[in-house]
Amino acid sequence: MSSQHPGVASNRSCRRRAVLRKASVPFALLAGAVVLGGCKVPTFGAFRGATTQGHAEFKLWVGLFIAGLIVAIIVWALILWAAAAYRRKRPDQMPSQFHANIPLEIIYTVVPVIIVAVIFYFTVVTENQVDAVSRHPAERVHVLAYRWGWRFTYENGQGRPQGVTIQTTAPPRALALPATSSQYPQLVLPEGQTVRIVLDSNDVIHELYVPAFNFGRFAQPGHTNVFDFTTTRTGVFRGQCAEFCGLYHSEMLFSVRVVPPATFGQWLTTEQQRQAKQGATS
Ligand SMILES: [Cu+2]
Repeated sequence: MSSQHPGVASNRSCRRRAVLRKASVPFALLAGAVVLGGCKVPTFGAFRGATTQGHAEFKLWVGLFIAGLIVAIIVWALILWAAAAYRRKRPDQMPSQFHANIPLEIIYTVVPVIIVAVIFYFTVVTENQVDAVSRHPAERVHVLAYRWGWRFTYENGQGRPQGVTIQTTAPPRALALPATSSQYPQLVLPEGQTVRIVLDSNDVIHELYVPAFNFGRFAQPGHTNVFDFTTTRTGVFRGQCAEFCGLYHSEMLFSVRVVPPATFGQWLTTEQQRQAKQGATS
C-alpha cells in the first residue's frame, strides 16, 4: 500500500506538464523557423545535386538522415529517461530483477528489420534511377582517366565530322591550384540535356568524382563504366580523382561547366574548328 499523499502525485504530474510545456517552446520556434524560412529542406552536409541523378541521391540522403535522427532522438530520450527514472535512490536498493520479456524482444527485433527493409527499398530505387541510361542521349563523351590526367572526347552526336578532345595539359607536378583553374581540363555539358559518359582507365583504378553531382564512379582498366548526367542548372563545378592512384593523384583535377544548350552547341563548333585547324598545321 502506498504511503504517498494523493496531492504529492498530482503536484508531480503538474510539474512534469510544466517542464513539457517549456520544452515545447524551442521545438515550436525551430519548426516555425523552418516553415517561415521558405520550407527549404536542410542539406545535412550533402549537395542538392546539380543533375537529376544527383538530386535523387540527395533526396535519399535527406530521408536517411532524418530517419536516423528520429531513431537517435528516441534512443537518447530513452537513455536519459531510464537513467533518471531508475537511478538508485537508496544505498541498499536493488532494481527489480527479471529476464525475458517476449513482447519487448519481438518489438526490438521486428522494428529494426522493418527499418532496414525500408532503407534497402529506397536505396535500390534510387540506385536504379542513378544508373538508368537514356536511349537517346543528346551527346556522348568518352572519358579516359590516366596517371595523372583526364581526356574528354566528344562523340559526333550532332553530326560533326570529327570529335572534340579536351585533355589535361599541365605537366605532372604539384600545382595545388583549385580544380576550376584553367590549368586543369574542363568538361562542358549542356543544361537540361542528358549526356552519356563512357568511362575508361588507361592504367590503374581512378575515380571520376563531382561533389556537386553527388556522384563518383570508378574508372577501371579493362572495364568500361557507362552512365548519364542530366544537368539541372548552369554553373562551374569542381571534379577530381577520388581513388588514390599514385604520386600526382592530388593533381587529377578537372571542372565541369554547365551552359545553356545553344552555348554548348557554339562551344562545340568553335572547339571543333579550332582543333581541326590545329591538326592541319601540326
Ligand atoms: Cu587517379
